Amino acid sequence: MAKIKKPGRTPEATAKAADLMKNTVSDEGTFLTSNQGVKVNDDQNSLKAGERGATLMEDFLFREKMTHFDHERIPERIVHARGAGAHGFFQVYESLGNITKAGFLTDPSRTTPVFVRFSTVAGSRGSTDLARDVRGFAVKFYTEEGNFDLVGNNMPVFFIQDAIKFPDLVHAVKPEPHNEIPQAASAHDTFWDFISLMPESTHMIMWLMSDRAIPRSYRMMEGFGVHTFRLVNEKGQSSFVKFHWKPLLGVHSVAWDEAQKISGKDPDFHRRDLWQAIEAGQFPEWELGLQVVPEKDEHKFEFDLLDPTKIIPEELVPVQRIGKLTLNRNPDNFFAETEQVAFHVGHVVPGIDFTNDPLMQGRLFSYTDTQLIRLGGPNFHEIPINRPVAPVHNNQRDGFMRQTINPGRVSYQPNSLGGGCPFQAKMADGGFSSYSERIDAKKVRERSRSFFDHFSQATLFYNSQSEPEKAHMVDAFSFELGKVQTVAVRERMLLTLSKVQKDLASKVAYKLGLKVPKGKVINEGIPADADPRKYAPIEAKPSLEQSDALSMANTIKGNIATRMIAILAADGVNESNITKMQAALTAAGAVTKTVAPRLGFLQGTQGGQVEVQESFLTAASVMFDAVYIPGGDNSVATLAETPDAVHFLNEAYRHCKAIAIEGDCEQVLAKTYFGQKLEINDAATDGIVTGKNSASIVNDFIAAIGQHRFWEREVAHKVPA
Ligand code: HDE
Repeated sequence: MAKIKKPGRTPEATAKAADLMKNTVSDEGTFLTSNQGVKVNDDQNSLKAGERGATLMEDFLFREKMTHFDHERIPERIVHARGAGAHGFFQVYESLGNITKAGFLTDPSRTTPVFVRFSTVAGSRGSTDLARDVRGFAVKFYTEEGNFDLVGNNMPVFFIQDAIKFPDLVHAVKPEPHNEIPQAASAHDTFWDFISLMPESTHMIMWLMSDRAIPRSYRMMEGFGVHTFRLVNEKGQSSFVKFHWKPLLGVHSVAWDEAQKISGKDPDFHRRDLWQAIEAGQFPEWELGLQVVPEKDEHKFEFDLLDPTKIIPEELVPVQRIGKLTLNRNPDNFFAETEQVAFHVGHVVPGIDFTNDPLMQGRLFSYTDTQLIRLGGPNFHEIPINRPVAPVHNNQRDGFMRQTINPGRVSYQPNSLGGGCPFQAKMADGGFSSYSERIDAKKVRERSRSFFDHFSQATLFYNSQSEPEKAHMVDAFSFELGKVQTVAVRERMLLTLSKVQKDLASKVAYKLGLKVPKGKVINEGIPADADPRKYAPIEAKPSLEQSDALSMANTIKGNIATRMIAILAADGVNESNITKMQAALTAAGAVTKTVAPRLGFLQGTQGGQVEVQESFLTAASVMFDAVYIPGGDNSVATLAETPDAVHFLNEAYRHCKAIAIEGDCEQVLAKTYFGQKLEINDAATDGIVTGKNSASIVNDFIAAIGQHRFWEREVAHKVPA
């Protein structure tokens, strides 16, 4: 049988295909039509029996429009419903051909198109971005060999060890079913009831109660594939791998009080931030990092590589940065792209394969299953955002909403009537072949004892945090458990915390007005006939005292690109102060906005005018990273007499942000809580920049913003705001 020549794919062809994939329709210069292409003459009035009469059923235009509208909504994702997406590309630095045959990881000349969707987990589609929650970090690589989805989170571990518990976890964290309260929050009884009975979740709740759960921006989050995956090279040799995304802007968070306020002032904070940065051409970037473990080292660690509640500490296996992801284009249409994108852990390409991590194994079933109901049938891969750039040829046919028109009568294999097409691909031609892992096992519903050290990495995480981060965790646990009404649940959690770190448990107990109970942690996540000893947690000591990579205090600092800076001003402001500060901040990539008692223009001291972008009604300090008050006696005096301006400053101070005040600032500082306590001379170290020397103010302010936050301030001067 003659084989037909298989076409090759150039990078240009890939880029073109990625573009075609979009199906974008421009309405520019067109007439309004029905879905059947009929031009519409009147889109204002329905067809009636007389001017004041009833609408007629005959009105096909009305009925078509209304029917389509009535069916506009599709089911939201059961988890990760709230999200924001962006297009971009990925490029590997050097070939990784020694460990994988995946084309996008071996050809440094290729740019692989990607679509990324960030999300929260628990809230509904319309919920706030700033909930305390895990963030989804899902990346679809449209590679020349097919789509690869890296469906990760911003935390490297998970709550449970076996996928069969996922529906229970999600039911526990979602709003309680009798009254659907609370929205997008884990601070309620059912969540902590479940967690307190499942000690395997202990490591994950350390991450969830840390500042990682309230990121400053999607652009400032790490991402993790969580499970141990496999890489397979041309020779068929496999290595284990953990995937990491490292943001080039560093990893940063907001304060919890700030997060709660942002949820009211701008619930779209993260979505807007991502959109605006891309629109401004300040493209978010991450490096892809790999921790590679040769197959022979599988059992070298004191934890099990298949256990998704464990990390491989970076001190044991360093993260190699092997390529870069850049997001450079916002979606054209939220629904068509961000809502309809369908990720799946099972979308892999030759060179990447699975392991037996029992959580990953369950996910391999769940994602396609959920898309069938969410996107209404088996043809969701034909939706433009889901289409691979690699050509698709198979014998799958029909189903709801089929788009492809397959000519001919052959839809089976093997066949002779279709010339044998489409052919199976040999491995040498890029055919996917599963890694032939040796298995010699009994069929059991069990868990390996190597999964039962639930506390040592939780302890490692807590001990690796800076003092302010630890204090935030104490507050987070106290907040969440304080919202729990059932005292027995609070007590069980205190017992669990005492196995992580006694100091943490006793500080939380103090805030809850309880004593830390003694005894063994209960594990109710065990089978009915199980020997409880087999399921008992192992209380081990961490092999490392601490890991620098776990604390955000050690992240990259100094870059102020995309940071939002508020310039507070009123009439009588020194406009040359503003011009100079704005120029320096903008040159460093930051974004400034003038905030004043009212919109319009302010009168400057030198006769100029300053445009106002926000008023104290439309803006709040929680929407900014830093605050600057330019000189000008009248402006400063007005701000000192404007309670909203004073509150703005107090709040920025409380949330540990950089503040610069130029000129005769005492007047406005004297009105703030912190100004009354502050030793101005020592203040520069605390992120407060004052004085009359313009050049040094600008430089000191930029350096202070680059520090992100001055968390120590919370201990030194806690102020109301
Ligand atoms: Fe998911 N998860 N998940 N998950 N997950 C979904 O798929 C599921 C898990 C993650 O932006 C769902 O299309 C099971 C870990 C992200 O569209 C669903 C288990 C990690 C997204 C599903 C897990 C994730 C999802 C809901 C336990 C990090 C959003 C809608 C075995 C590695 C993707 C959907 C997007 C979404 C199932 C655990 C990441 C129901 C059964 C661990 C980022 O299929």
